[in-house]
Amino acid sequence: GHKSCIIWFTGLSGSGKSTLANAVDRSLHQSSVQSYVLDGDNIRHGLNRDLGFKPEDRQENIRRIGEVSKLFVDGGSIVLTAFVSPYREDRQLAREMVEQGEFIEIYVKCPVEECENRDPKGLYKKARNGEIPEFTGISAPYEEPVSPELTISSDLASVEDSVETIITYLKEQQII
Ligand code: GGZ
Repeated sequence: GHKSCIIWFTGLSGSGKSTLANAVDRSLHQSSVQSYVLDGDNIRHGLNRDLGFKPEDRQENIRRIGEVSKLFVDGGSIVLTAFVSPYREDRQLAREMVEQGEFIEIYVKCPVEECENRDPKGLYKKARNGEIPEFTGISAPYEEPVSPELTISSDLASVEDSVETIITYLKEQQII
């Protein structure tokens, strides 16, 4: 068995949140742990397609993701969320939706210069050109977590090693 919880990845666009969340998800599945990834693909294109990137829209985005995640926790899953979630206050509100110990915040730390070099979707280029207003890290703030459960420096550690770090933490906390 396992305990259900929210593994909340936060970090800049292109920092590797989705990649890591999906890799941890696969690893959990291999151990027969019930888990599910929430990310832009299944949330911003569906439930939250009425929301943009203004601060109040991001706040509502995170609030709904917190509520949906709580439902997954009630259903017995480990839910992995991969959203920029740039505001400390919004992440704190999501944390308070579940019990102590059920919210694991993972800061996927990567210098904005590195994210901009990667630029897999060409969004940083557009942001620099002024085609995307309020782009996190360029023209909108990212508030670093103060005391995340884990920090993964994605410019230094491989995806494999990072998955190992996270799985080890889950075992230490007796979640899996
Ligand atoms: C930041 C933006 C923006 C702006 C579009 N700012 O690399 P991506 O493409 O897939 O990740 C980013 C994603 C951010 O959506 P989130 O729901 O994670 O954001 S938040 O938690 O702040 O609500 C990026 C893309 O959407 N994107 N415009 N202005 N990222």
